[in-house]
Amino acid sequence: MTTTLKEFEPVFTRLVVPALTEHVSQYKLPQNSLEWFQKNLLHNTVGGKCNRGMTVVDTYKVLLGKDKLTEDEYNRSAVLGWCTELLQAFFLVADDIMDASKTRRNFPCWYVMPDVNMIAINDAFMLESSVYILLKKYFRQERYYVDLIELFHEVTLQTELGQLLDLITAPEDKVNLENFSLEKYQFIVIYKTAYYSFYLPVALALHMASLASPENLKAAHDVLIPLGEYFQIQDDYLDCYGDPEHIGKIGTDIKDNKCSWLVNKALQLVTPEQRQILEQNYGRKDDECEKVIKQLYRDLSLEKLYKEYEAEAVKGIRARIAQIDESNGLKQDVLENFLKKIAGRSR
Ligand code: GPP
Ligand code: MG
Ligand code: MG
Ligand code: MG
Repeated sequence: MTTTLKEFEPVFTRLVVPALTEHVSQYKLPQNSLEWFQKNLLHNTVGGKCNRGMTVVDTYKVLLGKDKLTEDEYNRSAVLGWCTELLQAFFLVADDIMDASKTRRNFPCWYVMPDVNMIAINDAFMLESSVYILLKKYFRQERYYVDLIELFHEVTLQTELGQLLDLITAPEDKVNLENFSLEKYQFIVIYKTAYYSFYLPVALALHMASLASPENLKAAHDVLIPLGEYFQIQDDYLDCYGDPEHIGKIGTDIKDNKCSWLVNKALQLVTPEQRQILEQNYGRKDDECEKVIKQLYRDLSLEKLYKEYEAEAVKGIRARIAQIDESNGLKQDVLENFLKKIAGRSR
């Protein structure tokens, strides 16, 4: 049995918020700053699917080969899961400002909330700092404490590199379709998404289970990075074709001039006339232009192309998982479970 939100979410209230509150309280700042921090934590960290966080717990359990974790094992792996959710909260608060998004998890983005605005930038930094407060409180005594810190630092840098390339490939007011390529696309998505969303949770569980040998980390990496690439292609597809109510956010990729999977595929298929349409309407902050692009995507049957890609991607990842050598303690099930969580997702 995999863990559920019903089990995982209470750990946030029981172990995460009190630890962070206690740590910050030592500085005896005025009460309103503490209350602001708590509101920031609540609005931005809770309310998502928690796939990344719960994967730390599920992976740890499979690696230990147990049917049930002890209370202590559950709590500690769940705290590490919440660290990944806090890192993600840090990224999302900042990403929504950079992408000029309006909604996230069916709520207004944090920077759009009354009185927040650019304080959200500082709030994002505080979400990042929270990761290290929790690591210190709950893991300082472990042999692998430094490994955890180094892992969070490296994955943060990798995500920032991906975000950098995502942003400079999508300049505002300077649409140049020559800038896009599937090669660049792959680099963007692996760095901005795959490392923190896929490699990180599994690598954390490997460290906790004392199975983080270079061989196991590499074997996991070589499946998780393609899995993360597939996940971000789903995200790009849903940005255009998902129901905003259902996915909890309103797509911005066309207006934001993003080097998305869809536009790259369109570029491979367009006639010279259609390319003109793309040139004239992509990346414009205009509802009509966005509609023209969506119609072009329909004319090119991109939805069908995506479904074909998806079926092939799942097959390819399954084949890679089947090749994993289980004799060093890494289990195929760890990766299969993660694949199952996201295959064919609609949100
Ligand atoms: C997802 O891109 C990538 C991130 C959330 C990483 C952000 C990294 C930073 C260093 C801030 P996206 O913009 O497609 O995500 P969404 O569709 O959820 O806005
Ligand atoms: Mg975004
Ligand atoms: Mg973005
Ligand atoms: Mg997106």
